[in-house]
Formats: sequence, C-alpha cells, structure tokens
Amino acid sequence: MPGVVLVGAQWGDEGKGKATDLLGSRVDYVVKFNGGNNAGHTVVIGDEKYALHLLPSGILSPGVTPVIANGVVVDIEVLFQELDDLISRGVDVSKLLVSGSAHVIAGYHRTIDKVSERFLGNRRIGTTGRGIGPAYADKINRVGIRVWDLFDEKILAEKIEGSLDQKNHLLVKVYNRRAITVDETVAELREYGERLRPMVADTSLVLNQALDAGKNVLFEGGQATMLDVDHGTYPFVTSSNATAGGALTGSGIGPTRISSVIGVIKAYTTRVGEGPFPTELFDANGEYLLKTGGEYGVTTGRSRRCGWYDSVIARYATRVNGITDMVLTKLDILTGFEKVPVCVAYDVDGVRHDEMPLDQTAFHHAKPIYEDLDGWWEDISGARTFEELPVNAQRYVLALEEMSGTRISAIGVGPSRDAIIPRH
Ligand code: 2SA
Ligand code: GDP
Ligand code: MG
Repeated sequence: MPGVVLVGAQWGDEGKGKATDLLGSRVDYVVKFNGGNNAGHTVVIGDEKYALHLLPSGILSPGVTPVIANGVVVDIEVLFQELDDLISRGVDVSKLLVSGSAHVIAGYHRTIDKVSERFLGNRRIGTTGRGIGPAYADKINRVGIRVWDLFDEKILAEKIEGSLDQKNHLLVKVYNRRAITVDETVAELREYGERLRPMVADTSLVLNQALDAGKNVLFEGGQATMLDVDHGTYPFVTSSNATAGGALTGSGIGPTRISSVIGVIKAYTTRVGEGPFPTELFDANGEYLLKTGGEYGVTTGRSRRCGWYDSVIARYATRVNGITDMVLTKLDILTGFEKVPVCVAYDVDGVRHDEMPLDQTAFHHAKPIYEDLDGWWEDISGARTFEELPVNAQRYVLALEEMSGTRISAIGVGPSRDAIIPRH
C-alpha cells in the first residue's frame, strides 16, 4: 500500500463506506480527513446495517485504528452518540484517535447553518444543516475552537467570546434571533471534554510514525470531488477539500506518502442538495433509480436526485485526484433497462465540451450528449467474477473504463460486504 487515498468521484454517496470497509482487513489505520457529520456512509455486514457519519467506516474492522484527523470538524455530542451506538452493538471503538487540532462544531454553527439557508431562499445550497460551513468559516477566519481548547476553560471562554462577537450581531440584527451566551457554549462543549481527553492525540505524528514503520494507512474522503470547495460546482459544494489533496493537509502527511488513489463511482449519478447536474432525470427512469437504488440521504433522509452516468465528470475526477483505480458501485441497480445512456460530452450553447467547463455558467447550461449502451435483464447480484456478468453488463463496464480514463478494479453488485467483483 502503504498510504492509499479513497475519494468519491461524483457528488457523494457512491458507496465509499462499503469500499473502505472492504479494504479494512488489509489496513492498519483508516483516517477521516475532511468534513464532519454531514457525511453518511452505509456499511452492511451480514444482517447488520451501520450508518456512520463522523466516524471513519474503518471502525467496523477489528484491528484497524480509526483516526479523526485535523481536517475534520467535530460535533462532539454526535461523536459520542455514534460511539455509544456502536458500543451497544458490540463494536470495539477503544482505538479511536482524535486530532487535537480538529475544529469543533458548536450549537451556534448549527443555528447559523440553518438560519442562513432559510435566509438565502432560492439561492440556498441545500446543506445538511449540521453546522459544517459555519465551523469551517470560523477556521478560515481564525476564530474557530479546536479540540485542544476544550481542556482549558479560560482559553475556551476567551475563544468563544471572540467567535460570538460578530455572530451575535448577525443573529440579533439580521436573523432576528436571540443572542447566544459564552456561558451556555462553554457548558455545552465542556460537558464532553473529559470523556474526549484520552482519545486526543497528535495524529499527524502518529500517522507519520505508522507510515515509517511500514503500516498501511487508508485516507477516507467524505463527500466527493464535485462537492469539493475548490474543484466542485462552487458555490453548491461543501466547505472542505474532499479531493485527494485534502488527505494531505487534512491529516498532516506529505504527498510522497501516497502510493495510490482509489475513486469510488456509481454506475449512474446522484446528487443531494441544490446545484447543477447535467444528466439529472425528471422522468420515470429517474424515479426508478431513486426507488430501486434506495437513494435517500443517510444523514437527512432527503431523496437524492438521480441521473445517468457522466463520463465527463469521471474524467475530471480522475484528473483532479490522480485516480489510479476506480471502484464501480451499484451496477446491479441498472439491470432491466433496454438501453443505458451514458454522457460522453456536453453541448454548451451549441459548442461541444469533452472536458468539464470550469465556468459555472457554462456548466449550468451543459446539456449531455449521450451514447446509448445496450442493457441487460439478468439479476447480477450473485455474480462474483467478471465473466459471470451478462455480456452487455461486461460491455457497459468496459465502455465506462475506456471513457473515464482509468481502470475499474472492482465492481459492486449489491450492498453487502461480499457483493463485489474484483478485477485486475
Ligand atoms: P454541507 O452540509 O455544508 O456539507 O452541505 C453542502 C453541500 O454538500 C452536500 N453534502 C452531501 N452530499 C451527499 N451526501 C452527503 N452525506 C449524506 C448522505 C447526505 C444526506 O450520505 O446521504 O443525508 O442528506 C453530503 N453531505 C453534504 C449537501 O447536500 C450540499 O449540497
Ligand atoms: P457513501 O456516502 O459514499 O459511503 O455512500 P452511502 O452509504 O451514502 O450510499 C451508498 C448506498 O449504496 C448504501 O446504501 C450502500 O449500502 C449501497 N451500496 C454500496 N455499494 C452497492 C452496490 O454495489 N450495489 C447496491 N445495490 N448497493 C450498494
Ligand atoms: Mg453518503
């Protein structure tokens, strides 16, 4: 291995949780490097279904040390809810490490996230309302609270005071809300401090030492390429770097540590929240993908918007992440279509674009140019080798591989841990 990054290649919910879990038996550390409890990763093990948000999916693999690194924003109450839920289900969570430099989500971040979305009206982002954007904004504005700060009440109160200064002005004068007091926030954050303390570590040091010792470390991206704050469909993005580069700054390791980048991509496309989506379907096919694919948000329960596979996005994701291997998921959901359209390029106001237009106005105007591939009718959920797939399903995978500019090294044919076809 030893340093492997795993990222979403579309707008999220590609099945990163399952892909991480699959690699779990081969890795020593699984690191969450961006985002927070906006993420929702589903892992199905036998009859048990786990929905993970703030915890890295690798926590379900015995032997793995899960790490919440510096690039994450941590809602401590949610962290302990998730931990308690896993403990009650018999999962060993004792190895979890949390970076002291990770930023903390406070109640006022959640409040501002929700009221500002309401205030934006039809310009809203469609956030998860978990306070992610406001917590990252504070980090960049240098008024954020870090995990280290929780252990010194005086410093904590000072920092909260600094952070609340402008916010209360905004909350009271603009949003017509009550002011938030320093004391209530100190009480909220201090409540969990003592329980958190034994988990807190210099995770950059721990990970670099692990890599020096030849351990395998998997960096698990939250959200996805098209939601990345720099490379996604800005402003309809999350507030962190969900692309491979985020694994470096988000965990304090250097680029020379990474040997491969795995992109997880669905055999069709989904998006939750607002923003442009060229291959989105508004017809019975979209409804079919939603229902058959069970495309509902793991965190908020929102219906995901559904559309066909977009190879322009796949090529873009390959490029901006340096993807070496793709895991193609949910091929089983495409069973039963006469033809399966795949977007090969965009028509933007009469001009063909083979590459992703960076100008967001152009991307809003992008109309997909489709190539129709032949479908298949057979149930493929029991296939465990490439050859067991119907010939048209094989052709679909080979066509996607060719169009996306990277090899497809594994194919998902069902939600369970074993429903996967390895290739290469
Ligand atoms: P935020 O809350 O500030 O990160 O929202 C900004 C945009 O990022 C999108 N986003 C997501 N998109 C897909 N999946 C996510 N996780 C959950 C899931 C989502 C859910 O796995 O299903 O339950 O609704 C996720 N998290 C953030 C979000 O929709 C905004 O477009
Ligand atoms: P993540 O955010 O990328 O981890 O993905 P989510 O967990 O939000 O959504 C992916 C959904 O697809 C989950 O319900 C998984 O159990 C499911 N899933 C993953 N791979 C496959 C697959 O190959 N086939 C099917 N049918 N479901 C899958
Ligand atoms: Mg998800």
